[in-house]
Amino acid sequence: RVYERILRATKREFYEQASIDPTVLPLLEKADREGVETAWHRYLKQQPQCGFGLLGVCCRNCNMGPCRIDPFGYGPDKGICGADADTIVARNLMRALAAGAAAHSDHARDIVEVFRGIVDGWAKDYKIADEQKLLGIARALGVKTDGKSIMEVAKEVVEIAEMEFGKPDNSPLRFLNAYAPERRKELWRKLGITPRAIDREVTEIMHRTHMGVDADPLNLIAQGLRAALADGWSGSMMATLFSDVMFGTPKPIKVWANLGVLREDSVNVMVHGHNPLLSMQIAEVAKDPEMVELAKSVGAEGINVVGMCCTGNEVLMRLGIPIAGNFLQQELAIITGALEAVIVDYQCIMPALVDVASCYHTKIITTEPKTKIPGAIHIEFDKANARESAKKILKVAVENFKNRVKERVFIPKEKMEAVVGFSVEAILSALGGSLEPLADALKSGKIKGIAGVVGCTNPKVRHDSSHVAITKELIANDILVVGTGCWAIAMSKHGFFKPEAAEMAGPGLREVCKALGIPPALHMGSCVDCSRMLIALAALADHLGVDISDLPAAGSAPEWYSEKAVSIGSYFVASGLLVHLGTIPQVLGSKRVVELLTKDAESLVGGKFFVETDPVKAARVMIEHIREKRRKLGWPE
Ligand code: CUV
Ligand code: SF4
Repeated sequence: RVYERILRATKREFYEQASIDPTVLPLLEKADREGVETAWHRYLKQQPQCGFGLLGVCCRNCNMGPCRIDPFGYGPDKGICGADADTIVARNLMRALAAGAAAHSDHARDIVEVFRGIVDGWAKDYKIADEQKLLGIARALGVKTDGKSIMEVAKEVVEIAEMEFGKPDNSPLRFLNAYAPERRKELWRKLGITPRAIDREVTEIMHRTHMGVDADPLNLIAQGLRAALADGWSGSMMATLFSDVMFGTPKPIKVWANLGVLREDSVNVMVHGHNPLLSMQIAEVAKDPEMVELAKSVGAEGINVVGMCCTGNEVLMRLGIPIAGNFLQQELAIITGALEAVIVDYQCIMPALVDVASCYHTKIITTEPKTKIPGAIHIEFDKANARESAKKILKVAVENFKNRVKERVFIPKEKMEAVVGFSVEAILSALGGSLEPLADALKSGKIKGIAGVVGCTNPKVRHDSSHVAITKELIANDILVVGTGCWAIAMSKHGFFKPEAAEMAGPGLREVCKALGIPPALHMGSCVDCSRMLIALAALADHLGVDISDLPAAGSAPEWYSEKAVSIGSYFVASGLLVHLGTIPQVLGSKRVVELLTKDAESLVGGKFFVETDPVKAARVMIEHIREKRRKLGWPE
């Protein structure tokens, strides 16, 4: 039906349906006039998408195949090896989860490597910016700090961090052990899903999904949860913790969001990807007098660094660098004709950027050995000479300013003010230093519950619409919403992060927000910063003397697309949360897998998934879930 509607639509109707963000329509029309394609165009060309793939029943795990199962029961019900739909769907989903956990954790590895560089002295352009944070981590890990210099503490901590990836014994991951609540750890131990080493859990999924190893959907999913826990409570968590140590723990800061942050008079440079190691340096060197001088010499007023996706969130929260948009706007930023360069690290970078850029003067610069795109300029970022290396990369952008074609520039005027940067520390300080006020507000029912909303945008959903609708519904029902990633960028753009947004909240939440001067939805950071939510949930559960699964809380990924979101959703489920998915995962070909994820999981780990493409209905399910948790705690509904 959706397909028919799309076919019948005129181009303009299709473009209007693409997004609720006012910057999108004019730029899609500009793309059209200039013969440029975007993800929306390519999404249309992919229709109808492969039914076997959508259901998850296509297997390419060996060269007897590919095999596919007939979902209607007329054709084959087994692959050549005998794997049935349940096995194939579970294996496929676990491989997606493994890729997501690997992505987050490999990002952490790069952060930890540079942290090691600080200890060993080669990472001279990085420093320990937040000593308190480091001391806190050391204490949590049981590292003695008394009488030691900060570098001595750092050395011991980094040794533990490095071992998280591949420690050879069967003991629990050290960061998970340090930060997860006792009851959770006990439960995971009983279920046999305590993660031992990050790389090992990911590798074990690759092993188990090889032909002829694990065929049991439950056993496969259990290993998936284990790898997801390794990601959430160690990989992603280390990425967050050490980024805070090196770049500072985010505090509330006023920023601007949406494509209107691009400037006609300046060199516009977009940092895109996920890791802050390079983007922080780019943002810093853009202020260097030498670079500003260079920009002036080519006729620009200065250098305007803007962010995209999560590396954008990293520099947004820490430096107030404006954010140009979320995932589906990456091509649009180039189509403005005003972008001198896109400097990328990794993850969520569409290879299409190179094709789009070829129609404009924009240069796409890849910087990581593990991320190369044919047609892009590759300048490897040297972390041992970070500042000089960042300058070299930035110079390419500045020198490109003269190639901008003024007549082809269209910068949408829309930009929105937002207050971002709500790390756990910042939330605690807004609460006056303790969890007590939040716990009281929850108990009394002023705040009914907490929802974590995260994740991407996806052309299968009208861009930003589900993010906005679900958040509106939740806050109107006195549920405090916290979140990360492209959800957080959507909220920044649509005005939910202005303190005045408290007006959209229900009476109880509104009162609390006004008293504290905070918005009813809080930007907690990038995707790896979902680990901040784990820490907050653990602290709240401990404070109340309950398990995480008892809390009036729920999670949602309304417009997710990425394999990383599979891992995030899974570690929240394994940590005891109800998690909503707003785009349909490729699992419907197996009734058994669907049951495991949406029913059986709850009796095992206290959390489960539910799938609902209608955001308002989804919010209602989350609200009902929160009500029930309140009932069980004996709190007023
Ligand atoms: Ni990971 S949230 S598209 S950039 S993973 Fe990328 Fe953050 Fe989704 Fe957005
Ligand atoms: Fe086919 Fe089995 Fe090989 Fe998959 S693993 S491609 S189902 S034979």
